Amino acid sequence: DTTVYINNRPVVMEGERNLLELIRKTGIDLPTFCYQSDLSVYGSCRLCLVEIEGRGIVGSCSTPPEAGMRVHTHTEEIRELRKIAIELFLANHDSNCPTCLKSDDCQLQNLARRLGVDAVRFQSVLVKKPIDNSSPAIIRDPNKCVLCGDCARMCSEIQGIGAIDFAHRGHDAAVLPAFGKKIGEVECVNCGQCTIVCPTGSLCLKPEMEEVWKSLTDKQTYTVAAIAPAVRVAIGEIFGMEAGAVSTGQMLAALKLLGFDQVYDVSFAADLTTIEEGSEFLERRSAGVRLPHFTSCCPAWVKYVEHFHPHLIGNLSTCKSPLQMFGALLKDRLPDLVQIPRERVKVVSITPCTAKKFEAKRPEFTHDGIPDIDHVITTIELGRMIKAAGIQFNDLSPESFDMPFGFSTSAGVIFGNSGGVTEAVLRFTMEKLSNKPLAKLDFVEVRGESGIREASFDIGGSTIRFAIVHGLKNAKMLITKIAAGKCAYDFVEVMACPQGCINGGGQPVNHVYNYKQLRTRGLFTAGKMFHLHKPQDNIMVNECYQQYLGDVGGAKAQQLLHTHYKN
Ligand code: HC0
Ligand code: SF4
Repeated sequence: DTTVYINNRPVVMEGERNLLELIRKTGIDLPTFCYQSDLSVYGSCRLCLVEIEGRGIVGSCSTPPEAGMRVHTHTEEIRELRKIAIELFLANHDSNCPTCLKSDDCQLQNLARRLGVDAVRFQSVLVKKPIDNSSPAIIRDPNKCVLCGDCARMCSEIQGIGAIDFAHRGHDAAVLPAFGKKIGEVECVNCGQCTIVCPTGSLCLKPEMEEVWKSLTDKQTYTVAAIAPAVRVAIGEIFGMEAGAVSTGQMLAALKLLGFDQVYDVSFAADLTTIEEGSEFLERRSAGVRLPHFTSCCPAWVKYVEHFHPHLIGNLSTCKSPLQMFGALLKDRLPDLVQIPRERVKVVSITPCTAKKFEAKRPEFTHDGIPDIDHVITTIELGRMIKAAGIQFNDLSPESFDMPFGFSTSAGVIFGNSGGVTEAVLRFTMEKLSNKPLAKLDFVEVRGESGIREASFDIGGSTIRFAIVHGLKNAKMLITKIAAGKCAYDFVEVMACPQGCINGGGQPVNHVYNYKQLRTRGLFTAGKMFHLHKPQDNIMVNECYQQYLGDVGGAKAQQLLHTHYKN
């Protein structure tokens, strides 16, 4: 028999790992802070309590379902226990809710409302601790922590880092960066994944909206937006659309209404990156040096290599990330094109990524005190700015990117999916090596959800071996296997965030179980709407080489588009 009775209704078990999953299948969303299906079970928040006849009250997340169990999800006692739990959290919580950065998506607020908590019966014992503002990407407010440990498990189980963890016991228990240091002083790579799972305002991305408003309202400043690929399939979620809805046109209309002078597509720079990086890879391959070639476009991955695998720095591509290529190119080229002095041109990048805030501040990308990218805001921040301006996103008529830097091929757009960089590089290198037009555009072999994927392609009598990784713990596993001689590759793509940039730390929090798949599919759909699909066919990128950059990998390209990370 495989039947469990939930609130007296029969439910068939189908391999669910715990009662919470089985109950969710029946359409009941039990409250929880600490249960995340991608992470290990911790069972601390005591909100997902259920009563099992003959056994009493248990945590459903840590109880496996058994045939014949009779389970009740909202008895009077359970409802009261849940309310008490929430009230205890609130008594220990800095409840400055209207001004909290997570106010629009706080699980503590949501649950307090959902569970009918209308008063807190316990006296506050909160002793305020200082806010940790030391990171360029995230803010940590210990006064809002509910000790669910989701951040610590995300950082160690998915990213393999452990930059934050539990410390102390009993009343003093806290989740802290290692050795009592600040978050900006430990090996945090700024990926922001902990801010996605944090149910309250204890971990938030660091906003930069005020600086952008200033630039937009200053008449002397020419402000351009550089929009990363993955923003277009998530910004709509902030305005009630389903995950993965492609809302490029409305986003561009909103940016124009906000006052941006030009709106450009980072996918243009991604096409440029593919040409530079694909050429660099082919050179390394024929010389047999610095292989495997590791991608370098994910700033969290680059920082991870610097901290934990410095011997691999030389294997990273010398290409700057598309965003940083774009910043350097725009700051160099735009003043001539629009006849405005360089110091009055401000580049604002709009990205799904919190680590891009760190990347833009790296000394490699600042010249004479002026950064190539002036400000970095995430999808979440763009959504807030659109709301603050009162712009009715859903009613906007779509607009287009501006030329020439808004022109891209689908190869540049799919960069935002895990495997997208590899697929773009394949479209470029396979055609170059075979010297004839590609027979097929889609390299479905490199797509998929698995955290470590591999694919080989035979070309001109030799085989090129690719690996695609997302999540830094997976990267660590792959590096260990390569070092042990258990596998060998020519080209390895690494993105820190699970499934790539579509799930970056600056994307809106989405509680729909398959939101990552929907965004991935959305980005492929967005690509299909383009006319051109190979980076080498991007006519605007080619014109840029002819009129201005010179040769691929040449002196000007080296100066603007490449860098060297040092240990
Ligand atoms: Fe990504 Fe990128 S694809 S890292 O996720 O390579 O942020 O979207 O902009 O730079 O293009 C982020 C997204 C980018 C860069 C591109 C790459
Ligand atoms: Fe860990 Fe990423 Fe959070 Fe830093 S930003 S603490 S690396 S999960």
